[in-house]
Amino acid sequence: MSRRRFVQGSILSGAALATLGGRAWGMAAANSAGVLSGKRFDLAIGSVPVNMTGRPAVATGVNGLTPGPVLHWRQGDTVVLNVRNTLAVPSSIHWHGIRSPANMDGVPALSFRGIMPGETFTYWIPLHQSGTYWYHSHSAFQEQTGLYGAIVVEPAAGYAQHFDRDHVVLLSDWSDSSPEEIVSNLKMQNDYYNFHERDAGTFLADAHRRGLGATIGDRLMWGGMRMSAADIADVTGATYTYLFNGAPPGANWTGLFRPGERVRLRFINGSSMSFFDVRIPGLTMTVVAADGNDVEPVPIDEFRIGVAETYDVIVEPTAEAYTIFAQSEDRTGFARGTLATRAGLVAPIPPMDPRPIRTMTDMGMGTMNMGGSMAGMDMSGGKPAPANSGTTGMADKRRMGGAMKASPEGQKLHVGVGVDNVAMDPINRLGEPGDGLSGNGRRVLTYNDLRATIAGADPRPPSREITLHLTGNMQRYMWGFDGKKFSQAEPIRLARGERVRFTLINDTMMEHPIHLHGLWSELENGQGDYRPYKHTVIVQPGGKLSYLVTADAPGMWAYHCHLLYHMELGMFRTVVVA
Ligand SMILES: [Cu+2]
Repeated sequence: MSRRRFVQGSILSGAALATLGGRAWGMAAANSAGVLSGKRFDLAIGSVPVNMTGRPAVATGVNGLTPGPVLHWRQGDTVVLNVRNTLAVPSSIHWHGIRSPANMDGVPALSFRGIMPGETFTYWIPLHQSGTYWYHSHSAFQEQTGLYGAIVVEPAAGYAQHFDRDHVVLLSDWSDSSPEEIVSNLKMQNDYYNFHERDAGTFLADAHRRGLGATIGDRLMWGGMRMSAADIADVTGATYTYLFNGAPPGANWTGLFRPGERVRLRFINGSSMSFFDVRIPGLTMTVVAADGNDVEPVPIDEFRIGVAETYDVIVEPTAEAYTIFAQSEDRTGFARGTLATRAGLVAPIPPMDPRPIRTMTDMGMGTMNMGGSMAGMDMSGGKPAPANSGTTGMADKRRMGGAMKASPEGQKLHVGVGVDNVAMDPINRLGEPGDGLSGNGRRVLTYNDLRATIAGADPRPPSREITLHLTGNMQRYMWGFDGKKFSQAEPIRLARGERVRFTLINDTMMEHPIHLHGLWSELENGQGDYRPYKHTVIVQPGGKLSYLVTADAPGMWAYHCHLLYHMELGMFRTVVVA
């Protein structure tokens, strides 16, 4: 403990940063202060002047910082947080992944009424858990404008894995445009931020490579499904600057180490809308915790981190400098920092990988064996398609709007305003690292690799199963569960103490990180009783998964997709435990 230093924020001074790369990265105090520890905290939510892109802008932060200060807590303590709202609009702070009394969870209208302008709300939280978590506003779009920060809870019994040094890596996405403007653009045109749609140029290239007939068939089918194979992220690097502890790539946040040290890196995805694929060229990362909970160590080269997830890894650097490279899933940009033996060193930045292309599996036709991105379709030469090539079936399914012979639960859903696709053959994708990561020559973490270090606390089998479809209408930019927006849906009711299995089926073409407040989600990933405890679970496109929940905390809890705009546009439910 004595040898370990807790380091956060930029090692470089603001003055040094300002000259890097010839651009003015006047990030104000954005990253220099940084860590608050103890049991009592005075936090002030307010506006923060920033400059992430070369243009001055106003963020929302805590104590004059965005990200807000790292809150360093100890398991077993009860922390008291006086949170003052200096904004002109209501605000809130939710302690993501922290199991608190329901009225301390910080979700306006569910937990409390929110923190009104000029008001101070006092949270008190008894800490029964340890690990890496984060906090963020749960009011309107304040999270997108910078109101978030890291939480580290020291374990009372010490760490399972030895390490010498500790760095928080909080990844996020920043736009100079207001969130309201982003939503209005998406409502007007769902691919507003996608400049990579396949066009005449790629059509000719595909036609040359695969034949004209196959290419026409492919295009007709995607058009008929009202989907796009290039739709990876709704909001992209076209407007986002990706941040690493609040620093844009040019500012190069740097964390120090001495050769031979074991360094714990606490990765937090505090983005509003962005998934990141993280690697450190030249270093093996050993994953030791997921969403705050210890897992059996897994050595890997790369992992995908969904919005709101956290992973702790341990690395053993020996060279002078390494790039910590976090490319957005859609490859429109990256966050980047450096691990170095002294400030000012840099390591090469790798090129971004090719952008993923969605496939039949992502459309919910998992086992229909269409061979990657529908390359199996052969409509050339007027030959009748082989009986099981899929071509005929596809056409039928397209005509039927995707609603035919879906999974039993899916048959209840109707394609319409809130649902533009139903997964006909959703599959377990927990063994897949995620679109764009398979077969890249690196060891990439999958959910199946996560094995808790202790068996689950509740050995009872579930007494009931709740199946939910993750649905959307991409064209209208509407999102929901079971085709319903939050405003149209009844709460999910759990009896106190009940053991329930949630099964999620993703009918959309995007990953959704689904977050259940207040209760653990024990992912059923084939590890027997050693299910990893998570607070946020990525459901891959066309994927189906389940987790067990013990309803051991009474109250009203939020249950939602953690893509901010999906949540705000309907992918939200209330879970009532009573
Ligand atoms: Cu979502």
